[in-house]
Amino acid sequence: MSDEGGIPCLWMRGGTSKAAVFLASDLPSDDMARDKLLLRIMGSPDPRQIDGIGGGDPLCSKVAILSPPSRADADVDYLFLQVSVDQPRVTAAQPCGNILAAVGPAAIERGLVAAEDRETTLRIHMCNTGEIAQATVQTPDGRVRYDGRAEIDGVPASHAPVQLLFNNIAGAVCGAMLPTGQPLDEINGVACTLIDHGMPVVLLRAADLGLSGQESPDALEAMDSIKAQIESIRLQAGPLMGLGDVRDKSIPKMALLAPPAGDGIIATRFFIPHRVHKGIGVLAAVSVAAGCVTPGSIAQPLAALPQGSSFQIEHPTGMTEVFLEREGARIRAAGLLRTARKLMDGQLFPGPDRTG
Ligand code: NQM
Repeated sequence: MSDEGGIPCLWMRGGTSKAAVFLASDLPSDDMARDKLLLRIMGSPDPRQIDGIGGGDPLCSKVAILSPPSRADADVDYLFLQVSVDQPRVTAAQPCGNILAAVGPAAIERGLVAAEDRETTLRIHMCNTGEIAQATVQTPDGRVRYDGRAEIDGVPASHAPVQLLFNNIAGAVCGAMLPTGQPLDEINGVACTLIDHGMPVVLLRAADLGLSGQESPDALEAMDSIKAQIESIRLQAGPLMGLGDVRDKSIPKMALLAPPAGDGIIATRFFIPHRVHKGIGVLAAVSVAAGCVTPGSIAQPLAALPQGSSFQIEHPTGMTEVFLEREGARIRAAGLLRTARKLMDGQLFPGPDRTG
């Protein structure tokens, strides 16, 4: 395949992130060649990604690759790739629930899935973890509708809702919800809960690091010694969670937790893992909610647990609501509301290869 004439791409917002969405058939089939091309497209490595379409932030340096379903119980395959901003690195090790919200609309736009009248529910095979997620997209008159009245914190104005549903995703990446077999571990003398309910996350008490948990992302990113402590814990947590050497991986994510400051159930600040999230990831929020209902975890005593199924997770730009459907101690399903929007449909012209 040649990129001289440009590469067909949808540039989409999914939740509070942005991604370049491609059909697999428009990219090289060899993973290494594909990743090199994606670095050129995003403009990485460069903190500003000035010669590419990336936004100089991991939340705007994401890729979704769609293809016809490889499983009978799915309507479309979705492979997520995180393109590092300032390193020549592309990883498929993590899933992404925010970009998942853009997959349904994009699959319909590209003719991979036929729209139904009113709304369309798609079964999306998340190739990174092998899980199936369900997304419901507004499709009045058989076309994707982007405008609407749903609001999510971190995105100005309102848009059409995209409902996401995850069934039985405990241990999606690590194989078990508590990969060390216990709800509490200690690394570098700091108590932590290593958990995977869709996203591998290390839960830490902000207070144990001398923080309030209300610091802004910019303030946290300026704290070199905190960042070094968190990275040291992360590098040790990776092998304990069965993730191997995580030096070059974007998982596990590191969550600083504190009692809620507002109407939510818990306050969060997320290192993802080297920049601080301006909000919270979708699957990361589900993993935090799961931590809050896990007896013996560091999250539970900090949480103001709700009576019902709605878990409002506080983050730097507001709250994300996670619905948990529980059966005894087991979480059967998790649901979230997102919105998504098509920002651009066109041809991409990658810059020169600078990685050698
Ligand atoms: O946790 C950022 C995001 C994400 C991931 C990150 C996400 C999720 O907000 O499902 O959505 O943690 O890298 O896009």
